[in-house]
Amino acid sequence: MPGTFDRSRRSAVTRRVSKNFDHALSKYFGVNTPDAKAGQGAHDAYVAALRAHGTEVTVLPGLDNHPDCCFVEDVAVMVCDKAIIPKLGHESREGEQMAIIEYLRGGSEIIHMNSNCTLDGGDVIFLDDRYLIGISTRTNRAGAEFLAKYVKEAGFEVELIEIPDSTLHLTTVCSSPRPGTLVAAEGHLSINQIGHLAEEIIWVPNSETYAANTIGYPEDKVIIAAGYSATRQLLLDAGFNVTTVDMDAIREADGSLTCLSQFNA
Ligand code: CIR
Repeated sequence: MPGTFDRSRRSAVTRRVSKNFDHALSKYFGVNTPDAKAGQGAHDAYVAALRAHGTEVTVLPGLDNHPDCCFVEDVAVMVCDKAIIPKLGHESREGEQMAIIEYLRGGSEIIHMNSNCTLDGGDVIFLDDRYLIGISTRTNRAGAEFLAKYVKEAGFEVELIEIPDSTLHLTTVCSSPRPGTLVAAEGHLSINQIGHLAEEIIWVPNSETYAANTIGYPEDKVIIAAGYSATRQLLLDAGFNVTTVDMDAIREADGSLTCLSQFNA
C-alpha cells in the first residue's frame, strides 16, 4: 500500500565480502584490521539467518576494487518502484553503487542524485508511514532533501535527523524492529529528536550501542548481533522472538546488520 512501509522482507540482495576487506573503512567500532575470511564467515551466517526468516536472498559476487562492497544498504534507497542512487558520502566508496544498478534495473526505475548531493543508505530508516533521514558526515542536506522529494511524492512523510559525529550513520544507532517501535542507543540520539516518532522507544545502553541496529520481521521476530545480553533481554521483555548472528568480523569495518542488505520487495 502506498504510504506504508512493507515489512515482509520477501526479497533482498547482498554482496559477498571483498577479498580486500582489510582495506575497508573503519573508524567507530573497529579494534582489529578487518579480516576477509572472518568477514565472509559472518556474512554467510547472516544470509542464512535472513533465509531462515523467509527472505529470498540474492548474493552478488564481491568486488576486489571496493573493500566496502558488502555494505549494499548504502548504495541505493528504494522508494516504492524507484531506486534512488546516491553519490556516496566517502569518496573511496564511489563506484559501488554502479555495480548494483544492473541488478536493480530490472524491477525499478533508476534515479541518480544531483552532483551536489551526498547520501549513504545507512542514513535512512523506514518507519511505517515515514522515512527518517539522517544528516551525517556522509549525508548532506542536499542529499537528504533530494531523497525527501521522492519520498513525499510516494505518499510518505519525512523526518530529517541531525546525526552526531559520535556515530557513522543513523542506522548505526537506531532501527525499527516493528511498527510503532524504535530501538535507539543512549548517548547518541535524544528523546527530543525521536520521542515524537514512535509509540515505543527501546533505549539500549551506550555500552551496547552496536546492538541498536536490528532487522525486524512480521510477528515480532527480530535479528540482532550476538553478544549484547542487555539488549537481547530488553527485546525479549518487549515481546520479541530474538535471533542472534555473530557480527564481530563485520563490526571491525563499522558495518551493522542492516548494512549488508538491500531489501527490494
Ligand atoms: C564505511 O565506513 O562506509 C563502511 N566501512 C561501513 C558502512 C556501514 N554501512 C552502513 O551503516 N549502512
